[in-house]
Amino acid sequence: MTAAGLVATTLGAQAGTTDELVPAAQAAPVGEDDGAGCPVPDARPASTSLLPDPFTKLDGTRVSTTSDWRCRRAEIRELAERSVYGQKPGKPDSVTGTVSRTGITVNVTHQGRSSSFTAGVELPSGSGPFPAVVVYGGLGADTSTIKAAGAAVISYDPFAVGREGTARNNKQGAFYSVYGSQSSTGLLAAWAWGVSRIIDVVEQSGGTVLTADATGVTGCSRYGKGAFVAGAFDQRIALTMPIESGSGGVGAFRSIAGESGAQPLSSAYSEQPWLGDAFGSFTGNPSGLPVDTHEIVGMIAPRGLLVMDNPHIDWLGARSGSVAALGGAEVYKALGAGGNISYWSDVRDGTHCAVRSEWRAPLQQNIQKFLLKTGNAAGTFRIAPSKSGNLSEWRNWQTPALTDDGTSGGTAEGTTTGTTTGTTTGT
Ligand code: MCU
Repeated sequence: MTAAGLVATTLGAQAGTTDELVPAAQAAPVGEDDGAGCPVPDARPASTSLLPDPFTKLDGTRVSTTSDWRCRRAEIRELAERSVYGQKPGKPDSVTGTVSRTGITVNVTHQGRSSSFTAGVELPSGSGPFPAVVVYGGLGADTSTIKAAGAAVISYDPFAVGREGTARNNKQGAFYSVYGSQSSTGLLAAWAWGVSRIIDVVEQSGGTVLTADATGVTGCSRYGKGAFVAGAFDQRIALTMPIESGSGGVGAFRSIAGESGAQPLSSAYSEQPWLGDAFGSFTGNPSGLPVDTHEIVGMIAPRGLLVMDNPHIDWLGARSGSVAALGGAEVYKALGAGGNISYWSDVRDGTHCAVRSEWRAPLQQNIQKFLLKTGNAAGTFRIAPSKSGNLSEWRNWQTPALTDDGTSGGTAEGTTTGTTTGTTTGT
């Protein structure tokens, strides 16, 4: 963690204490990482072929309150950086830029090294200011529904921040210009860092075009992997919507390894430097991973999450996506926010990254609930029967009901209890 990160955290913690009497639904907005001040022991949990228990801390004790969860989440974050994604640094020494009705510029300087990138902006009709959804790569995301629902689209080219097609020891793009081409951080974490810097600029812009307190993120396929990691690693993101993200995305690593036809972990690791260099030692031994993606889902809780998967292409590992969503939903339930997560793979069209009519209503409802704050629809699980994971086969831990002592991490609006519809298994 950077000194700037530490200062931000300390300030954040003080703000939290003075706001103690504010009800959760009106809690002050959190920063990028509200657990940055938590101590994380230099330990690693025992190897397990099942999904690790999200609620057991590295010191062996179990999480029982929402503030315990805040620091447990910090452990998960740290373990995920060390073993899966590589480090995502906090806010650089300087972030400046501009927000206009057509575009965003971002300039960063850290320890004497600078870089810049830009993103496009498309506004919905109306006068604004608008909440925005960062759309990675422009593939498969239903931007017309996003705008029709009343949110702006920030079109983000992640390759400007972390290029594909480079060797692991020669990574390129705005992130690596600052942190070095030999950085062991993978592209997904680098891309997530770029989204966080866009949010920094929006926050500093005075909120005349875009509102800073309501940002979503989405993308399909490799961009779905990216959207998932961005949402997990920045608690300012109110709504995360990965689409068909597959291996290296939402799919639980332990489950992917045994899912027929799913992209093998070694393939996801070597196809592009998406995952961090450290993941290389786990591709043949996922049981040794100190975390799995249900806990990355858990890092997003209690914030809005809509996971979309495609069950028609085995390579996309949708069964493992459902395992991770069901496992991560246990964290949402523990936080009393079971209604804030949705998983939807029951779709007709088999085309990868198709814009799908089935997802229009959930997309609109999630934007209303988490970005516009005009709705309160409960989350939905619609799992395709052909790719339905069974959580009970994957866990030996139970879900605690956490005592709310004021810090659950992230915005806690709309903590409705989810009605689960469709073909859900394994709760
Ligand atoms: C699902 O995301 C990836 C997949 O991991 C790759 O193996 C394949 O080459 O590309 C997919 C994708 O990004 O498609 C656009």
